[in-house]
Amino acid sequence: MIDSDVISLSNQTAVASLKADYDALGDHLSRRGIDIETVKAKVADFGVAIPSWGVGTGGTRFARFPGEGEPRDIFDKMDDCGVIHQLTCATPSVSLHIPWDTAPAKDLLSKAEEVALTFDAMNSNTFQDQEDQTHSYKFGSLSHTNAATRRQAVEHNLACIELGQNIGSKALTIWVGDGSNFPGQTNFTRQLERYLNSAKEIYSGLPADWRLFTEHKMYEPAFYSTVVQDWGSNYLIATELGEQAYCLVDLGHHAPNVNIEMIVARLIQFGKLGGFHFNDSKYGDDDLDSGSIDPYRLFLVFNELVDSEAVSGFDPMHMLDQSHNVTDPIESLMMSATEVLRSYAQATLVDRDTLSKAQDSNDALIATSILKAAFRTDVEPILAMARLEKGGAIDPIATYRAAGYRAKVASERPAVSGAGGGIV
Ligand SMILES: [Mn+2]
Repeated sequence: MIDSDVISLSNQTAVASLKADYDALGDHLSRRGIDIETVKAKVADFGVAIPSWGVGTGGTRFARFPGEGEPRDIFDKMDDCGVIHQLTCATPSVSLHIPWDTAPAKDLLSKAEEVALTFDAMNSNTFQDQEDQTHSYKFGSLSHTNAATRRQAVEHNLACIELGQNIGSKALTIWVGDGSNFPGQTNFTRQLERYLNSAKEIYSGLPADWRLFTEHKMYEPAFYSTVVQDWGSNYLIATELGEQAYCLVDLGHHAPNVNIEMIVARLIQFGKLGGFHFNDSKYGDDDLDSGSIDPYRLFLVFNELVDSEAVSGFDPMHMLDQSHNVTDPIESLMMSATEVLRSYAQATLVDRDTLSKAQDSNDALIATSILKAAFRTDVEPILAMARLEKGGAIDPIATYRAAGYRAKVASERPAVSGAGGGIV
């Protein structure tokens, strides 16, 4: 973790400017009928989970270039996640990926207590083969043509639930690589039937206070068809499974230019939006940092979420899901968590009464101007003040660099080989 003196020293140099900026923004928002303290309280309550795999350096199909001081195991990963939360105060939980993060529950719990984190959704992995596994997932897992392979994949998901129950998790996220690479390779209907039957077996093992999330993705690793291709298939699956099943929306898992915010609205309207995997995309499932390419789209997604905050029982889970190839993963994740909170804060500024009137009177120009007015507002002083008051850093990146954390862990964690490549 970062020495609290480093955080205090870093904050000391920035606090006077922050207070001046915060007061000026407070005056500005007050003229728009918005109470800055209310917005700050909402921001302070908002959290986004860090995926354990996000703190390692990612890669592409071509290569992986490891960074210095990469985490060796789940305990190193949780140390890194703890630093991200310590400085941003925005990432209170970590999402485990099994079997990558398999460890005794008591050890996971004691580490979580040490670094002040809780456990978010459990993620199963039936998209690659493990050393000790009997049946290969080369041709699919939950939808495989071989019943014994499907059984093995179901059992793995049930084991994820069991470990999750022992560490306080309340959700299982299933993403499969199942699909096909050639027209005619699979029968679409029979493949989805097999998937549904397997998913029903997992669903029947779900504790009463748990949720099951299924995540759609239009391509990769299967390049002709995927069994959970789009939000429509995902909605059908969640509906077939039952009321504890919800759809997870990963922002990168759609065709270019798809209106993701409308998909979000549809899933909310019919009670099936379970949560998000945040990242950004230029061309496909690029796994770029949240808000780095199209911050307005992220804002528009949050506009739908804030618009539905009053819907009873609506409680989506939020997680970052990115791959960091050229940056320090800790820095990217801190920046991305901040971008997610920024979009949320901006979305709370939308004048919803006036927007509603503009929509009802078909005043397209005023309606879109209202969204732009919220998006244009620089809410950084609100985010920074919320961090400061929770004991975090006014400037998380500068504080992290001043602390020398990466160099310190690099001396303790041996360098890993870049050979092998591929996304991790
Ligand atoms: Mn994802």
